[in-house]
Amino acid sequence: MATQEINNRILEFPKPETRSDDEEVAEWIEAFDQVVAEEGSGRGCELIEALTEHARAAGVEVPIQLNTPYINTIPSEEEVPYPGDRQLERRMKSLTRWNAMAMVHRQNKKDPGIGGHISTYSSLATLLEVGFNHFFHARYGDQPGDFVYFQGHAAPGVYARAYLLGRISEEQVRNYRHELRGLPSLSSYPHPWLMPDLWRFPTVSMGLGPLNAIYQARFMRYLENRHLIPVTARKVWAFVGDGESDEPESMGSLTLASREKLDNLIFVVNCNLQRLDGPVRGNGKIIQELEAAFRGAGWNVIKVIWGSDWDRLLARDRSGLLVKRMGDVVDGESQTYKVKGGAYIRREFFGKYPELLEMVSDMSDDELHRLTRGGHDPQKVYNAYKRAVEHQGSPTVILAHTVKGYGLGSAEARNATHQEKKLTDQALTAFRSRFDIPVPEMAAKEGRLYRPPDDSPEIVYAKKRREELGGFLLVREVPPPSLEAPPLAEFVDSLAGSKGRAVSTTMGFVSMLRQLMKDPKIGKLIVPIIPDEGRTFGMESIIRQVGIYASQGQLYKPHDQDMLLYYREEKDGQILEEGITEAGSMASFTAAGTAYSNYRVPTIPFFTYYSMFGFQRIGDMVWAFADSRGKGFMMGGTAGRTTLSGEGLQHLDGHSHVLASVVPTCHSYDPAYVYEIAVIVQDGIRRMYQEMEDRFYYITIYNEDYAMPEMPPGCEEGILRGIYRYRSAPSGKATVQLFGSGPILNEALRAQEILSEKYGVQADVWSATSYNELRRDALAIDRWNRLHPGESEKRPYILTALEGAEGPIVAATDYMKVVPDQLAPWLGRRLVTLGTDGFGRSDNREYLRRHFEVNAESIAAAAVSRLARDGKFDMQRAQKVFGELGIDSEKIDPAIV
Ligand SMILES: Cc1ncc(C[n+]2csc(CCOP(=O)(O)OP(=O)(O)O)c2C)c(N)n1
Ligand SMILES: [Mg+2]
Repeated sequence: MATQEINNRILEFPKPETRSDDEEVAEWIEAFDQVVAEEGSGRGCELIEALTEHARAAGVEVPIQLNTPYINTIPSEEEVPYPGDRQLERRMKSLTRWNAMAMVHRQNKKDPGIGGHISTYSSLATLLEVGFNHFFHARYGDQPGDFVYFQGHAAPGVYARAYLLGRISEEQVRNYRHELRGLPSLSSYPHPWLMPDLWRFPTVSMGLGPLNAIYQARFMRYLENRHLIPVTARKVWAFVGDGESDEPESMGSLTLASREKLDNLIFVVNCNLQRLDGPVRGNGKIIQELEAAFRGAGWNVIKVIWGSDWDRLLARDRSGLLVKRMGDVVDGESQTYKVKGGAYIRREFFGKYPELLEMVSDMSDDELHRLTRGGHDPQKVYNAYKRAVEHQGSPTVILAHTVKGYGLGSAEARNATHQEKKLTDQALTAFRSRFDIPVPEMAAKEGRLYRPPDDSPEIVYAKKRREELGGFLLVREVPPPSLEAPPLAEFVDSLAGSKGRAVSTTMGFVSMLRQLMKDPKIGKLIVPIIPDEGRTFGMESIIRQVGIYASQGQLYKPHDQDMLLYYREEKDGQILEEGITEAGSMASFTAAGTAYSNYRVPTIPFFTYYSMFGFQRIGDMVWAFADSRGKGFMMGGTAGRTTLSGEGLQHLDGHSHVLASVVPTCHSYDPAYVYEIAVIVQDGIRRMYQEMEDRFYYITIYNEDYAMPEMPPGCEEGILRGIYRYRSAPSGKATVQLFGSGPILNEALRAQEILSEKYGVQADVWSATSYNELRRDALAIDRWNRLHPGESEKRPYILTALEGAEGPIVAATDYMKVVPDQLAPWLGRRLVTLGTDGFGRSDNREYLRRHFEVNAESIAAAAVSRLARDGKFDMQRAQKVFGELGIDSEKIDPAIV
């Protein structure tokens, strides 16, 4: 249909004047027209295609044309009439506009600088109103309804409408951006963390909404194909700013959507031609640019550029000059037209050609100024949405031409419009009259809210529309827990150790995952997500076991089909093999980690990736995941700045644990042994999916092989809380404590032997699984102590755990020193940290650990050095220890080279 439509439009499109006197061209066109007239547009299309192909074969470079003329994709004669009550809908829209503006205006009068946006929603109002009244379903039978990703800073408009319908209270509106006063309030932007029963998707960080929407639509298909949810007509709508389209995240995954034929996905780009500072493409045309990009990526593109009042003019445009003029004008100029008004438009736009001037001679300047843009015309918007919803086989983007600050009078379409927070008295009065708001003038100046009585026709109408679409759209619900975490005993293979066989924690984790996926109750809910690193992590066996999700199945015979571990793709495959995109994988992780609410299916995602390319690359997405109350496990593979050997500076991760620590709901662990991972994962599933805690996990896994011990009895609590004594001093009471994390625990164990055998120093060794958990616990206890000076002091877990353990503490990690340093406030001068600050190098583990001073020798020497400073070890002897252990005391600091 789409191609045919375009072709129809091209046929109707008047021939360019420059060619009319070229006889040869005219003859070709005439012949072509004749074929189309006699044999139909399909034949016309075939002819053009054949000609193009022939020309290319003959070496003629035929330019690829991705743009259509700068007019609406849907010709007016193909439109269906508007099904709603235009007048009542307009009334609702006006009231919404008023309250959205008033909400921001009054709050800024009361609390200068509190912020808010009034111009984005004013450009978006019609686009949302038509959706709310006719398209956005709140449910499909017993299934959840459509998912709508709103432009974040259009939130005041979304709130205002919900207020009119009684979904949110007047008190909440009055406390817009006043969240900390113990009163019902509204958050600045869509934040499920702050308003968990209203918002589903945090969108205000530009680019994350569109990217997450694409993967949401894809994940919906995944759940359908895996029979975890029924097939419905549910859609994902993403409202995107035209400025926002500059973000690589917005445009980076467009081809995934078309490749996966996501006709459940609709983007609406609010093309008000402006971003924050000024025009999006002052010297170009953003709508045309986006059309080419989306069409090139295989999307169905619907342009909604001109309102119905232009149809009459376009019908008069016999020469094609009007369409040509529309196409020639750059966006910066269009913006100026809006600001300068009708006389200017007449002179500068129509005045370019006498024919155009003549065309509008019967219109006043005011009428010219009021000519609408498509995105403000419900008739045009409705038809575009209808086509989008009915379209099959590919995602749709609607490029809607709008005016930023529409209706704000002198603030309309100005470069500074985005930052407008308050209106002048004059502008308020004008706004009030233009939209006919029954608020007395004095009250209007204060920004008084206005809600008509519940039985007023517009409210009755709007509520009825919503009822027919299933109720309020702005609802986020969390069903009661439906799964039970498997008991720890089911992780028996992971707890039993490797019986002396050298394996890595990554291998241990992969076999744990394989086992979990076999669990009859939760196995099918596990969603392994990998950005093209499955082989790096030894996941071939999982690929064979559960298959890679491929919406079309496997259309080819894999060359390794006769091998046991062949590359298996299945329509109901369980693994999301995302290709090389951490951002895309994180978007899948977000869809899967919030499915417990969005689809009422508690999928448990395990996103396993190169730890270096996680938090630092896609940290903002992780932040939004936490805001979304996402659950699941981020598994940072090939972890550690000295454990991943050979790869060098860009790959060696010594700081993801620092970055993970900044996310409030992220619980990060750096385990040394497989049984520790089992304890963390088991408890994680229990807490997230059984106790329904809003949290997620970051666990580093390494590729160093060593024998995995059996779990010692009674260490579960310590593992989860962050530390436990793994091995006591070999003989007698320890005078030094050694903390180790990840594979560096083995270095601490070797240091324990060196200290005992060579220097007669006894040390206990502790596995520090999470400094972050220990710190959070200690901070909470400190705070309690501070707030309750009259009560007896509580002790943080780190101090309770260390009770009776004496002497200095040497904490060694494959991460930066700041990770153990988090405990400095409680351990004071006892704490000596060894970590991997500085850029990584390409070498093997032995050299890397020596370079970063985290090997056993450095740990032992650090202990001796501190004992000497404490007067517990001979100073001269201590200096010699460095030489004996092969450490050059004058070596340059690895943190700065
Ligand atoms: C990642 C990110 N960078 C910057 C901002 C600040 N910001 C908020 S709105 C905005 C302009 C948005 O322009 P556009 O996408 O065209 O939306 P409009 O308001 O014009 O509808 C900017 C830069 C942000 N929210 N997120
Ligand atoms: Mg914009």
